[in-house]
Amino acid sequence: MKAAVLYEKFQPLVIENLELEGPKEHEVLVKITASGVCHSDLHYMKGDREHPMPVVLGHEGAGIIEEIGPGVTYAQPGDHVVLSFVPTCGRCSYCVKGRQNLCEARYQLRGNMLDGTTRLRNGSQEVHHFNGLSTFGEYAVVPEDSLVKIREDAPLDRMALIGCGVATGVGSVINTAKVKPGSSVVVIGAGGVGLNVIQGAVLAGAEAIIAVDIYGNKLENALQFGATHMVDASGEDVLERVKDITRGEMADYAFEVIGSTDAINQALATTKRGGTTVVVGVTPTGAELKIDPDFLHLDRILMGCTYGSCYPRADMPMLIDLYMARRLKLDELISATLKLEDINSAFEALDQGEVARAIIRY
Ligand code: COD
Ligand code: ZN
Repeated sequence: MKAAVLYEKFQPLVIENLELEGPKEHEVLVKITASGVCHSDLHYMKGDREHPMPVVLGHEGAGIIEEIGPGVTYAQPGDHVVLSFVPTCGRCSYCVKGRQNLCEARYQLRGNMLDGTTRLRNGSQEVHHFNGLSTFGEYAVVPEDSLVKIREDAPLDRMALIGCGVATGVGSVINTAKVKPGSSVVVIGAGGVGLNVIQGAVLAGAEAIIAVDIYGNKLENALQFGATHMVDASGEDVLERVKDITRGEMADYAFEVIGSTDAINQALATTKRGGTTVVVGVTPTGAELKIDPDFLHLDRILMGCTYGSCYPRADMPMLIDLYMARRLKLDELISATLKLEDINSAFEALDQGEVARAIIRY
């Protein structure tokens, strides 16, 4: 099958014909219909984060089950699925206490399947999986526990976005921060995930939703997704603008959706006394955060967040129902649809701030 391989950081992805071994116990073969191009993949290409290589990246995908391995009971060939980049085993202490996004299985993957081996190879060379998914290929072998079955009338290309950007962004508002109606919300970084933080804030009934970005096109997008104010961080004083908009109080909630320590500090500074700052982005390995402890002393809450604190099998079907009921925007997120061969240009466009979300359609 055709797949995009990352051999080394700072190098473009290479389209290769890889061998994909069939599914083993509790695994399935999925025909990928579409994959989103997310900044998290780009972090590995740019060396911000480390991963065993070579690797087929891609963690935002949807598709149709082609074949099931021994012992699989959750899904059948023909089922439509969104892929979760965290497998949820249902048995570890995190899963049984409702913290499925932190499932132990996630930490067993380490670039392989759950049994510690890979199904991908290029001739004699082993190729690694990414988060148990590797959606930048025509097919993927994934753990049964990474599957989320979805309704069949939902368009499978757009469903890819549910698997990361939507679940992460909307979830950070609804599950992690539990934003209250009438709140003021600052969102720093109005990209593919940030736009979903914005639409999560709309769903939660926020009153003021202040989008902060350095590109005008991103801010225009933010308005379309329900932001009430936009702040251009490349030219405006972010703290002053948030102060004005919130009548001097600063915001009830601020979300950092870039992955930068400066932006985390900016998010803290835009949060009012007693408010909540949520860090959605992951900073480069080795980064250190320096904060003024006074910020925390004044009853502020600083929260981390992974995968929107979601339970994929409960939250993703719910998000899809909202989309089908026109209460959630997905079509507007997609600013480019490309073939796998053009994946490097999709990453360049993401890096240059030109797209909200590009998707690869197979
Ligand atoms: N001030 C304001 N906005 C900025 C600045 C700045 N200094 N610098 C960049 N931005 C804007 C960009 O213009 C862009 O619009 C936005 O920030 C970032 O958006 P994208 O589309 O490039 O990135 P996303 O939305 O695909 O990913 C953002 C994450 C924060 C999720 C990602 O970078 C990350 O840290 N991922 C790891 C965390 C995670 O949850 N991973 C799991 C799968 S995503
Ligand atoms: Zn992602």
